[in-house]
Amino acid sequence: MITRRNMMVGVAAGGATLALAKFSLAGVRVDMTLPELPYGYDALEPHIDSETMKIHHDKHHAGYVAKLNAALNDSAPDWQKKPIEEIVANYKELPEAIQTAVRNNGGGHFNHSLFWTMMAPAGKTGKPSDAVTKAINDGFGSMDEFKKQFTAKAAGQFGSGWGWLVMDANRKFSCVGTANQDNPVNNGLVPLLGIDVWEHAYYLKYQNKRADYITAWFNVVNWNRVNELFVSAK
Ligand code: MN3
Repeated sequence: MITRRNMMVGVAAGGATLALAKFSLAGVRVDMTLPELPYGYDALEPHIDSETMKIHHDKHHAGYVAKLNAALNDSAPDWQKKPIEEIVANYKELPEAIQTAVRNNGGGHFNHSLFWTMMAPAGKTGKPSDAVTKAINDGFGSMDEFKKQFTAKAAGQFGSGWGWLVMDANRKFSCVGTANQDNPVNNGLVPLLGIDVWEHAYYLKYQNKRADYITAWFNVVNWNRVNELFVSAK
């Protein structure tokens, strides 16, 4: 079982390829199957409810994996051997007929594989390392200001999408939003922390109150994982 892969992410700007950043998904299974949750469905209660976790993982994430495999099976079966982050970053090289399916479902598989590891039960969330704290202070001024900007991106994402803390090739932090199942790697950025703001991620418990979900979600942020991603992206 391959549990770790590295990749080079290039961002094209002005005709030149700039800002190469190596991104390692330490500890994330990157094959084409549904990864198990690293904790029980109820482990994130009361912030994220058990029923939401079960449907989200067993139905939504499983659906992305199945549809991604179906798309690649037909037109590009050799791509099923590639790590998911490589598929997501390079989907435009695929036959046009399956690009949208791979973008959406490959992105869904990638984002959710990350997402589960970016949350942890009480007592296992850790805290930002000194290096991550410094990068947050350099990027935003303070932890409170980071949370404010992250929340603004996540709450303000129109329709379905994600809010992210990302790092650029100069290791500078910022917050971005992505629509649908797009991921910051498509823009040469390393995702360090991401929140799913599709309604399926919160509607059962929070209904239309996305901001309340985001506030509660900060209680389950796995800072150990953020620290790990920060170190592994070199
Ligand atoms: Mn989701």
